[in-house]
Amino acid sequence: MNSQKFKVVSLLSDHERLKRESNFLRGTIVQDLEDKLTGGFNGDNVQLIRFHGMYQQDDRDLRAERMEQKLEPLINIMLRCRLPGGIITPNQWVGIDNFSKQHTLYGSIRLTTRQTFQLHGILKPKLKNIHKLLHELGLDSIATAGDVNRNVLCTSNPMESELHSQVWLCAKKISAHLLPKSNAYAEIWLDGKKTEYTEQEIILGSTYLPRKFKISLAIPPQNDVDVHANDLNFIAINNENGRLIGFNVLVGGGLAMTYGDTSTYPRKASEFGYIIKDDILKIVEAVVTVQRDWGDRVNRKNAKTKYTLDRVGVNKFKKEVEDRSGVKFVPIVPYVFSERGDRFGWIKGMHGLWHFTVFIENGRILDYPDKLLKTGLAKIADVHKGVFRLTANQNLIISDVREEDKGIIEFLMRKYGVIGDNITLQRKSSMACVSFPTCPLAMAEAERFLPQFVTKVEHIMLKYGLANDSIILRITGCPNGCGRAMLSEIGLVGKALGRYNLYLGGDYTGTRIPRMYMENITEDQILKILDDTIGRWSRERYERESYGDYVIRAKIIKPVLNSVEDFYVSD
Ligand code: SRM
Ligand code: SF4
Repeated sequence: MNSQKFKVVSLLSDHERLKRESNFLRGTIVQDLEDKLTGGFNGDNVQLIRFHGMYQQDDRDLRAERMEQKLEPLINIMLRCRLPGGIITPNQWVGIDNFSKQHTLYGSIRLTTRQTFQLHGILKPKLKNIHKLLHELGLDSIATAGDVNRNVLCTSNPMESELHSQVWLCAKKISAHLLPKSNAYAEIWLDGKKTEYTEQEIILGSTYLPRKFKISLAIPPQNDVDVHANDLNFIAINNENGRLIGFNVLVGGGLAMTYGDTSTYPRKASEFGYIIKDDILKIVEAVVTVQRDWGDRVNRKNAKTKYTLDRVGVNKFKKEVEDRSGVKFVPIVPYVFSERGDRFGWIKGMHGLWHFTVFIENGRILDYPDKLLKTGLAKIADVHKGVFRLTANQNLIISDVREEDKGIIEFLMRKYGVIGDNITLQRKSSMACVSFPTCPLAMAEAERFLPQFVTKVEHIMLKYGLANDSIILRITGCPNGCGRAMLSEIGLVGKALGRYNLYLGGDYTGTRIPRMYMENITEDQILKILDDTIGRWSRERYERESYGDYVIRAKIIKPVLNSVEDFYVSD
């Protein structure tokens, strides 16, 4: 009996041990902060700091050079803020901007695909400073990484602001409800009072979740948050007066896969049914705890909700959620997604307020030789009386601008080159993950490759008279899929330096997973395929038919209907 018990325990992944032994996420982080011999953290702490919103990294461009000089890699920390629904005040922006300028190796702010920002290149001695600053600004980085619920996404659509503010409040509530209750963050980073083993993680459990967990709230017709990339999704349904009445619930989306392991695959979320808005937290808690209890804690590759659903069956999972929440799903209320990206430029919303969406290529906010993007945004923050909204497409909305303040905002945007007039629709529909030099998992370039690659795709579009069209194009540096290529019409997934797998056949609105068209090919090979297929699309497409739908109809690629069954079936 005992030996059997021992066997079961030892099968669990090492992450389970380290969470269990972490004393509610404390580990020995405090001691490591005092360790001046290394710029990094040791042992389990490298994983544990993730639960506090940080990743240990080094600059991969400098690795070889430093090795030659017999130096430790230039270890530094990337911090990811928690920002449910992506809303940040000008005062908060100014604080973050100053810190990034003064205390990070790269001096940039990076907007992410999950509506928040990352600061790359913080050295260990400055870590407490950033956490204290975030705290003073009313922000934190708790649970933006690790086996917990991550930053909660919410459609960043200022047009329907009445509905938006109701849905955004739900996003905020969910984020707060699912935070770890451990006092470790305050204790370690804010010199908070120590607690003696009194904590209880009632929802997350003492070993937290089996794997990361992601939630989105979408307001149709916008699918800007890419619901099918998330474990749990709420699609807002409103009444005829535009008031929020409830949500359709979708469970089990996720995009990552591992090369050579067909037990991993990108998967769309399954529709569970409709609930009234007051039941949202009950459903959140039930889905999270079912995944907590049923998720695979042995094999981390199969630990996400999408695999739990496919292992136990959608109906069984759904029934358990109903039993635990006491809420019965009713049939899905019809909804349509017809939009995906952000609405650039000025838009007038409710209460006479204006919103300007700024295109930020790759989400990287930095001063460039031809435009002082970072300085310009800081100057705008100095005078802006509304808020900023970060979008899930790595862009930024200067939001809630009064009519009389439009002039100064526009003046500053023009002065510092924050507005670009000649940005094509194609560029605005293209996105890449961070990848090199900071991401330790990168196999190919993404963020640094995208701008010039898009220029070449723009030439193809122009050649075929498609300047007013666009294709959802996404690049990710490895199959983890942070740039959400697995929900694009053209997806490049990094295989090795200069080589990508090309995926085609996703749809414009992000409801179909693309399929691999060709493996391990170079930029030239990809451009040849795109020239051919985009040319055919321009000649043969039905009115308003998207590229993704065309390549399916023209039988250039077979659609992925059910990932678990046919994602790896070759065409
Ligand atoms: Fe991601 C790991 C960056 C959104 C799937 N992701 C990483 C790490 C932390 C690498 C690491 O583990 O050391 C990357 C840090 C790079 C760097 O230097 O900044 C990284 N992920 C990002 C960001 C910054 C990409 C971006 O360009 O914006 C996004 C930050 C989101 C945030 O603010 O919370 C980001 N990551 C995503 C998404 C898209 C989404 O959530 O909408 C996905 C695919 C959706 C999904 O989860 O299925 C995604 N990231 C992953 C995975 C694969 C997880 C899995 O299911 O296996 C990893 C690797 C892992 O967790 O083991 C990963
Ligand atoms: Fe890094 Fe891969 Fe994510 Fe890109 S997709 S940021 S390369 S983990």
